[in-house]
Amino acid sequence: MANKFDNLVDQDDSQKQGNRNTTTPQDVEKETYTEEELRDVNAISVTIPDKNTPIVVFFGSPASGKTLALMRMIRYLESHDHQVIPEEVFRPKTDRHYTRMCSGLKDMVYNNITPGGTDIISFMLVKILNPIGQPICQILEAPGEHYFDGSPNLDFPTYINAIRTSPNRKVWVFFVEQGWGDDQSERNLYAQKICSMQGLISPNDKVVFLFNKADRQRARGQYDKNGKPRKELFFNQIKREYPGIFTKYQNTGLTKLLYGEYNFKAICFSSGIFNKTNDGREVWTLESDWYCSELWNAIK
Ligand SMILES: Nc1nc2c(ncn2[C@@H]2O[C@H](COP(=O)(O)OP(=O)(O)OP(=O)(O)O)[C@@H](O)[C@H]2O)c(=O)[nH]1
Ligand SMILES: [Mg+2]
Repeated sequence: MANKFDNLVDQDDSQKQGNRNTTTPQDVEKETYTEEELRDVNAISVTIPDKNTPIVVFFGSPASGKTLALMRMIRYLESHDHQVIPEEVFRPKTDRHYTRMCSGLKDMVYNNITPGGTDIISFMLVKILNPIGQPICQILEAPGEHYFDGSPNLDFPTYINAIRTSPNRKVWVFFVEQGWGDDQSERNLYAQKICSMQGLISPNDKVVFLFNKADRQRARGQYDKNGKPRKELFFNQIKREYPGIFTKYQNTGLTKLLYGEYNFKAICFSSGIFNKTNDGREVWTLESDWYCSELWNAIK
């Protein structure tokens, strides 16, 4: 199972290995995981040491843009005097794969070549500290297959269950993209998966809908004359394409009068513009900070 962290071997590792060319990614994984863990992500146990800082879960299908959104947010927050640090004890100390992910995070964030899909065992927790060093939130970054693998199977892996049932306050950020997937039937299945998670989470948890890759709708007249996405157009389209995902958060009666029709935040987001090179890499040009400030305000 090759993955993007394999070239991020730390110095100690490369000295121990001597000639790096003789060590394959498979060897590295074997050193890190038991056979059982390699076969089964449910066998990887997690620890959430900080129970007081809210957890933000980026929930999205494969390639929905979770990793790039996290990278973009890290760049934004670090340029606004926040600190972003991986939660090193989230996975066991013996887990060298995770150690490498943590030490390689910033290289990935500040690289203008995109990292590619998140490997199936590469889930991590990062902590955001404000300019005076107080923790604001922890963000879970995980592979989309663990949220939606294209099937109607409604199970979630152990570590997602551990996060869902932890006492931390939580914000669930549901990634949805207009026009995503092969057809409407695929979007229906993903909508079902979102609804099944909504049925499991605590009523105290907060919910944000992130209309991702909004930039792709720029040419379709979904932006206003100031260059900002017209959220109501996105909202109506997403409501049609992902049936039922807003239903649980509909206000009624007095609450509706006081707080409006829905009890969630929705934002349009774009991490950037992506161009493929002839040799198959993907170059990332950052989109405006405006999208990040929208998401950060929604999370806070
Ligand atoms: N146009 C556009 N494309 C995007 C945006 N964000 C991501 N993409 C594209 O979507 C691809 C997948 O993005 P990732 O962030 O790796 O997706 P992911 O949800 O982490 O995927 P998995 O790790 O496989 O679950 C990128 O390589 C880009 O080509 C965006 O804001 N706008
Ligand atoms: Mg990813």
